[in-house]
Amino acid sequence: MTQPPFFWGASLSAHQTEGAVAVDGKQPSVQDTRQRTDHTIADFTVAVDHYHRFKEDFRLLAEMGVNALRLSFAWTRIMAADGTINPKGLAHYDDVINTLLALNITPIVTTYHFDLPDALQQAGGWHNPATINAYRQYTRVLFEHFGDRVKYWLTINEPNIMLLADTKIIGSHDTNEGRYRSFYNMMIAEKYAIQQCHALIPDGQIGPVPNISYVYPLTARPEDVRAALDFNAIRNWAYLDFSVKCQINPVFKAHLAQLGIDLAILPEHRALVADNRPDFIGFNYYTTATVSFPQAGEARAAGVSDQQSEDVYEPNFYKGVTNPYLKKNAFNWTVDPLGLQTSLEQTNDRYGLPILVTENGLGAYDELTADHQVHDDYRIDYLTQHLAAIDAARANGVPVQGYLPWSSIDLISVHEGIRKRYGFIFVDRTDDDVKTMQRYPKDSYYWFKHVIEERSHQS
Ligand code: BGP
Repeated sequence: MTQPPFFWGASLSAHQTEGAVAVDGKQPSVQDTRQRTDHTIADFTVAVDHYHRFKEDFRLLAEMGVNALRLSFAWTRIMAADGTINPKGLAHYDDVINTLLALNITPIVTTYHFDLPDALQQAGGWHNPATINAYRQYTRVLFEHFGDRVKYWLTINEPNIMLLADTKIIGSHDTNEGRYRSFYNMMIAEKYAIQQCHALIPDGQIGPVPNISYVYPLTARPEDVRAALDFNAIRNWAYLDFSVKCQINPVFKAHLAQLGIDLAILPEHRALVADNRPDFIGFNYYTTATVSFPQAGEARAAGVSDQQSEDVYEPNFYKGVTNPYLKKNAFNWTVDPLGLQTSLEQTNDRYGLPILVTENGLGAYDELTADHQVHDDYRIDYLTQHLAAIDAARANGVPVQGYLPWSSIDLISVHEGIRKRYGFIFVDRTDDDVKTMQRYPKDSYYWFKHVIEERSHQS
């Protein structure tokens, strides 16, 4: 297979941008039915109206200089829960893909980004093996229909975050047993997607897309080091071990055994798991985590919200703590560029596959000035430092093949509405008011344009 160019891109997902939630035959997803108790969104049915404005958005991104865009398809536009295909959904994404290709932007498509069809969730969601079959059917349609034009595919966005933060993302309160049943079913579904992609798109490539946050021990106390090993296995490696090494991570398996859960690859899935490996790893990175070993009776960290890395706790195993050496952003997420280099190098040591950095970015309160500018120097600092970390990892031999920051345009944050902005392009709306929806490039847009211009001839 020929080596692709380095992808200088950006990233987005369907449910956070498109809106048009009941247009052209789209069915409800769990994002449409989810109760948002911690933030209100004026008319989530509109999001940032990307469904209707994608051509304008892509033109701006082309002018920024990207040669790739990571986007997701909404499962609920393409297929109803009973398997009926919606031609209007396919036609919409035909237009999306053809527009990107005409602009010389390579589409990198996530098959499913947090927006499970609600009808499947009502029938048990990922607990129910029927969801594996539904996903298999859906992805087959994608590969058959778009495979002539889309050569880069990502399977399931961040299954690890879906399971660790399930009340926020899929709206269910799960038990450990249920959580790890869902883990298994998602991992099997992913294997079918890899198998079908390779069978139907001979020159296609497909990879998993977990969120990787390397886990540090708070101290050199051996129990703290064990706690970090444990949480690294549960949070990061269990997923990639299944995808790439085709095994259940042994530390993870032992951890589950202590919780009374016996997780094993079923005999009927052994060949599927072993024979279908990804071509690359999609790698989403925002932060690192730090843990200590909780003493008997010690409670979880107080005063943290469930989006912070401190919000992890398993009695007798690990407890999330604040890293005293690192700063936090305005939304209390720990900022750690060196942690990106470490996470990349650890991932490369373990798996040795090409890596695309498919998400990385800074959520911030941006302000539009009276003359329609956004001076987001804090975002430029963040991205500059993280790009330097990628360069350092590459210099140390990690085959990073693309940088696609989150996010291309402002979109609705999964946890915190649009007040938390990530985009290179400002969208004129607030949580309370959909306003004009006009697009305005931020200072970071011009910064990234310059970076791409300077560097695209090098790599
Ligand atoms: C990742 C998701 C994205 C995006 C990002 C930022 O986990 O893949 O969809 O939302 O995190 O998270 P948030 O929106 O909560 O700030």
